[in-house]
Amino acid sequence: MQTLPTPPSGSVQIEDDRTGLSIETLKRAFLDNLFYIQGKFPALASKNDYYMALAYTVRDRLLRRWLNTAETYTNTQARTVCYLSAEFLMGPHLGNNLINLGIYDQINQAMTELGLDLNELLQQEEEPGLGNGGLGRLAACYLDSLATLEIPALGYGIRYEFGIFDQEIRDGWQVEITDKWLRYGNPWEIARPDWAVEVKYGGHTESFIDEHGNYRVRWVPFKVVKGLPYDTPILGYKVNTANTLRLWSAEATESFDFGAFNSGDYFGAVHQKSNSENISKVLYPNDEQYQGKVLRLEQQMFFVSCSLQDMIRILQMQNMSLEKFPEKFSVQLNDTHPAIAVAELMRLLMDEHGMQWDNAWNITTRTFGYTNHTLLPEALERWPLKLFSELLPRHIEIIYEINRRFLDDVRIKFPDDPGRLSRLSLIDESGEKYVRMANLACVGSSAINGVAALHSELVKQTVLKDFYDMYPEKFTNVTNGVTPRRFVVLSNPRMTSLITSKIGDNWIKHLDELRRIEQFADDPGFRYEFRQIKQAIKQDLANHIKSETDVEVDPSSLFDIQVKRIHEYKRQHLNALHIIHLYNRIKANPSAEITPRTFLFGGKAAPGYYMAKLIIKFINSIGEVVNRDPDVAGRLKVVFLKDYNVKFAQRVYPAADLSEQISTAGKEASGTGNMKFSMNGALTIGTLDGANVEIREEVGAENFFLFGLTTEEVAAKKAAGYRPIDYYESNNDLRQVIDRIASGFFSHGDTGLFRPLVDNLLHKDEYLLLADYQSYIDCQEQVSQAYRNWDHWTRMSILNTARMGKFSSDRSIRDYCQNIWKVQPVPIELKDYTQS
Ligand code: Z57
Repeated sequence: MQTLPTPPSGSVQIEDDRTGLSIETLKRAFLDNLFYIQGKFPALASKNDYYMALAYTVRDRLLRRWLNTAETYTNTQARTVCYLSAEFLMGPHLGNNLINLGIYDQINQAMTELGLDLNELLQQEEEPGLGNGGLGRLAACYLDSLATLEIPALGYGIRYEFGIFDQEIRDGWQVEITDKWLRYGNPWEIARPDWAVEVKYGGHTESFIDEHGNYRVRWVPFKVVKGLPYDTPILGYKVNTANTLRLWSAEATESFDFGAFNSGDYFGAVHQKSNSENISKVLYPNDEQYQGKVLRLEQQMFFVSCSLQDMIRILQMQNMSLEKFPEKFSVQLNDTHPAIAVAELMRLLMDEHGMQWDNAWNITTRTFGYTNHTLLPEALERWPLKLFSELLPRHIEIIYEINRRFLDDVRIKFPDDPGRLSRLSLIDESGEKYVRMANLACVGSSAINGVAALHSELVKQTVLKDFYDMYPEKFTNVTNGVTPRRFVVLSNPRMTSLITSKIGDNWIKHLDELRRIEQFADDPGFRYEFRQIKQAIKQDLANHIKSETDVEVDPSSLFDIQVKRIHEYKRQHLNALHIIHLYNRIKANPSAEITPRTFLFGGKAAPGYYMAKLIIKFINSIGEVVNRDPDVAGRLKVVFLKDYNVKFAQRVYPAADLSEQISTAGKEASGTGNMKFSMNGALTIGTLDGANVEIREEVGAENFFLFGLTTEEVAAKKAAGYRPIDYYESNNDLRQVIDRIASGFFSHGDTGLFRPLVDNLLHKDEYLLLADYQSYIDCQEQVSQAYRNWDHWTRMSILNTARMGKFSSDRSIRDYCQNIWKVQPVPIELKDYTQS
């Protein structure tokens, strides 16, 4: 695709309908798409037909930018970031593309003139939920910022047929429903069958001497699977750059089908076909809980191999030598899920392209960067050696050789230190043998980063300490960020207009400029408007809650919100203990002065995570009692909203007064929801964990509700032999809370239902809820007092929004570009194909 052909003359009208932005053109284009793509006339069209017609109308307006971008990158051989991630939690595309194209208002008017409601059409989109939580959503924010900053970039991942399950709540328990997101078609993607590649699995290797006398290896696989790329355009905000998200879908290879068909094994051939297609069938729904399943390793190998082969194809198409690989591409490993890329690039360079080890290793290590996202031991990927070797017989040989050479280097730097050697080894040989993916990622990368300042320090002191001793120069921090386009402009149009009316709209691309609204924090008029907006959004959410759950919540109560994956370390149950504490206070003294609060929860539990599912049931059970107790008289409401996803997140963040960020210190690598809340003017109650530390630094300690033990104090307490029961015994209030649960009060008298939870807290309490309990309760009391002075609360709220500039993902991406990727912007000039 060096030059695009000149369009035939007479196509001007058609091009105009596909690019034009006037209201009349948009309306005509919309009706045209409804007719020619959906095959419907208005009387028969469903809401979904209208959504699809609008989506195609918008996609048409992206295509010129997308093709111009690809053409420019090709012609300039631009240095490109490749972001390898097993998850991309994109959320709905339509609204975001309207914002980034700058045509939200025009489309809104065009739809209104056609008698349609844009908001309803936006709600119609089935979001691509190809991720679990923070890690997948971070990848999506980074794609937005890369495009906005005009950085050449490709996102590479898997086109799961089923994304994260839909969550229903039945009798207070989570029920998982398959996410058939492709059911009605996906207007945002284009299949690229001509760029399909093959991926090998199993079998054995053979060595031979080639015609130059070099030792070479041939891999004879047991099966071969075809990877088909599907491309989605990722448009930057008010720029012409449209980068690509390239997701791979697995298919059977024809050659294999033919072999089986020819031998008369019809059933076997079809079976083989469906087997291959299983690889991209479903996203593993565990967040921070590693599961050593072969299919998961097959998935990782699948998208990594497809993506690296694709990079080599791009390089060769641009007539660049393989030696130039690390200059053309900077490849980021989003956690260890794609870490097999280190061995796979070695294999491709040596076995498929005839390169020698030293050269291939030099290229490989200059190519990769590795981002660590967690310190939790249960999240660290280790593949049983046997399973790994059977699936990837060539890669295990390469890993052994990397390891042999690496351990020689270690011996030179640290002589006579066998403990260090066994800790650094790519193979865990302490019992059953494992391949350690984090070790492979560290050895094979030139940069290693954590995702918040505290986390990056802890990475160096704990999980990757030995690697830090070995290669201190590789380690850096890049604090996470989130895109203000989706999480402020799109989610919170009212606050966006207010801010823009005061300081213009430059802040949307330069979030530091939000500081300019600080000067209005003491302006009574501005405060009033800021507060009115929050109130209106809370009313909207209250209406939504009423329609979803039939619970009535008071929009003037304090909206206290915790939305995130359910995990014991995130301590949703500490939040629940506080609710019970307030409830007990009211029961003991029905006229007690309690600041009215609405507690909102949302989040999915991994289907196999028993304790997380019990926490969901626990919250719902508390709600059942509290919401209908007349003594409470509407002062407390507890709502668990089902199926928390990106679409719902966009509704929730702007409606929050209080953001719950209450993980045990040292456990949450960064958190990103914390940033989205604060940008939308919520105050945070939080521990000194992850990015909370930096958020507090930015917004000011006086505008942040801090509680709990520090990371060091947590470690010290554990080292001293933590006994949660001591807290229970010495704290009357805490004891009453726990006893209420144990008595069956929230479980219709059943004392068994929550016993696992209670027993765990009293006798194990790995996440120190009881140690932090009193500090949390006291801090919540300060929150309640503060909320009574709405003028001061609103001031704090404005200052939170004003000081969140640092947490734009644009800043994160600039950090990556400067310190790790060494890549520069390549602005895209819009060519008008209609002027021929
Ligand atoms: C995931 O969502 C995160 C880390 C993981 O290792 C896996 Br697996 C999934 C999260 C962290 O828990 C958050 O603290 C962090 O903000 C997010 O990744 C993005 O870095």
